[in-house]
Amino acid sequence: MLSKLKDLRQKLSKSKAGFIDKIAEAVNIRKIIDEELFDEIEEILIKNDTGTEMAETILDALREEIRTDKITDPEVVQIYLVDIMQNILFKDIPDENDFFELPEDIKPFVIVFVGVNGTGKTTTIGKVANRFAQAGKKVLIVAGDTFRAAAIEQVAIWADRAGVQILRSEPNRDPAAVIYDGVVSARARQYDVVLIDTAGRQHTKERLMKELGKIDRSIKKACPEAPHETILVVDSTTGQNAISQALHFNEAIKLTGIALTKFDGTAKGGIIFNIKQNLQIPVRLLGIGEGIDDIENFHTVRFVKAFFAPAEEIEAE
Ligand SMILES: Nc1nc2c(ncn2[C@@H]2O[C@H](COP(=O)(O)OP(=O)(O)OP(=O)(O)O)[C@@H](O)[C@H]2O)c(=O)[nH]1
Ligand SMILES: [Mg+2]
Repeated sequence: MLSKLKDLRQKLSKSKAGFIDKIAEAVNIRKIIDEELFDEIEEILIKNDTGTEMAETILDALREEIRTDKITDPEVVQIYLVDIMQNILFKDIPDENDFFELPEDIKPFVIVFVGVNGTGKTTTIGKVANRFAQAGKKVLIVAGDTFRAAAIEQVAIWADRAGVQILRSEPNRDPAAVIYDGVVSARARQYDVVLIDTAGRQHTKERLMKELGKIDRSIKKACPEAPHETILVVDSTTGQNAISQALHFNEAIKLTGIALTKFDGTAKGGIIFNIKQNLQIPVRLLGIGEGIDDIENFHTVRFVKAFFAPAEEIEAE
């Protein structure tokens, strides 16, 4: 189930305004193509969290193509730039399978959500549970964030909203033990999918990172092939720090994908390019609001279209 392209465009509008529209402005006020224009574009890219390395890659390609094609009209620069950026996003994309389509032969399909504090793990689990429940799947949420009683309550509210089962424990029980119980019980009761919530943890805290290894082992003890997906939930407004979070978490527990949350609230869509350049981990989910339906299966073609396509094209959809 995908929202209409127009709706997605709407949700991305803040990010688009701070990024693509800024470039259009910079280009439109200029009569000639000069170094100042290139510098300004580079600055916009960096401000948008593409990372300096990615901004340089983009600018080098832009200069080269403008020179080769002998372009003199600044307005054409934007067309070239968008083309270069699209190509970067399209580079080496694997076959993007829909996050919400579960393989028939794996049951239960175990998904763990990890990330630093407050990135949107619990909210994302609520939204994902709802999607699976709507598709008729039998879903179990495991409240693996046992540090705070409030965290257990919060995820229980989401389970309720989504109309799915939850395995909750007394606060302060060992999360690895609770999660083990959850997976064992999901196997015994033939659940289709298990969504595991974990406590937020700073990627620089070694002890907490080690705990992820323990969680991973306890899942494997209950189901040797699991977890089938390990999703790092990243707040898209955190900028460059997202990369270091991903690298640290990936060392502690092998990540299979990223959920990029709060994309509706960021004016810095460049983080997508930064991730593409610096990580071999695909973005799988896009959080675009606080509501239960505000989640998208990340699909590059759709994203690029919603982000870059001219208004007429979006209207025509
Ligand atoms: N605008 C917006 N807000 C979001 C999105 N996802 C989560 N939030 C908000 O972010 C805040 C934190 O969300 P949680 O789901 O509690 O985050 P968490 O990672 O579980 O937090 P901890 O368990 O404390 O580490 C809440 O206010 C959510 O409503 C999103 O895609 N868009
Ligand atoms: Mg939480």
